[in-house]
Amino acid sequence: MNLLDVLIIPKDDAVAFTFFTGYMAMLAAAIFFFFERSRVDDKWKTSLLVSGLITFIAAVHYYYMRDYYVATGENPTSLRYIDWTLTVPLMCVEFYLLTKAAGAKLSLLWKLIIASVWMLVAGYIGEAFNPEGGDSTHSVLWGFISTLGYLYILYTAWFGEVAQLAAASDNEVVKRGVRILAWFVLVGWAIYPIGYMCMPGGWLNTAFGWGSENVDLFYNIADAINKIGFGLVVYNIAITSSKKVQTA
Ligand SMILES: *C/C=C(C)/C=C/C=C(C)/C=C/C1=C(C)CCCC1(C)C
Repeated sequence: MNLLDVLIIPKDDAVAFTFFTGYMAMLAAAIFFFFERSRVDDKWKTSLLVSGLITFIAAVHYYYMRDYYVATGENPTSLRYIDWTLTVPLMCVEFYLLTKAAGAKLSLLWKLIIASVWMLVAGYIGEAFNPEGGDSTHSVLWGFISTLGYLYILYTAWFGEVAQLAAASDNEVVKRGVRILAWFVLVGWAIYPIGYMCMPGGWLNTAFGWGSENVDLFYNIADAINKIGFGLVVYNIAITSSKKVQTA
């Protein structure tokens, strides 16, 4: 392989393009959240720090993933799952911080973290050990196991503890914000299983011939929506309910 292959963006490669723009967008978002921290009330500073960490951790992984992808043309599965194993639990922390004022306990945070690690470990086994040759038994089984973790988080955000605590919150902005985040989990997170099913032997791979490069295309689009979008919702909650900003 030529060194230049690593440094140039192939003009006809949409996946490589999303790796490069994804990297830049995550980095810009992280800088934004870190700087805006100083504008919100103290009680919101941790939430914005976490938004910044999520996008910063993603930016670092995108930096390595785009090189890996451009150099090999393969899905950077391990880097992808290391990124998610750090950032998805941090998104659970966001839910916990938002509902803490309404009485959320640490046990809620642990339940969400365990469910997300369950979801991701099963997804990793499904992807990393997917057999060559198009037999989907392995990926369907582990995809199903993974989905149980996803459904648990979805249920908690819409009907379970997170939803109930947000409903009990006396802050209208938090109420509305948590509802929007629940929509992210329902719609934005549902993009990931679509990417997963583009793996060799996956349902979308066999039904529509969607190649495995689409795994990363869907993951990159979903990451941008979910990590930056999620962070902006949290940012909006923090800034609209900060006294500092209202009186300025
Ligand atoms: C920042 C990264 C995020 C929000 C990643 C979320 C990932 C998922 C919701 C992944 C879900 C999956 C399934 C529900 C089944 C198939 C395997 C996965 C891991 C792609």
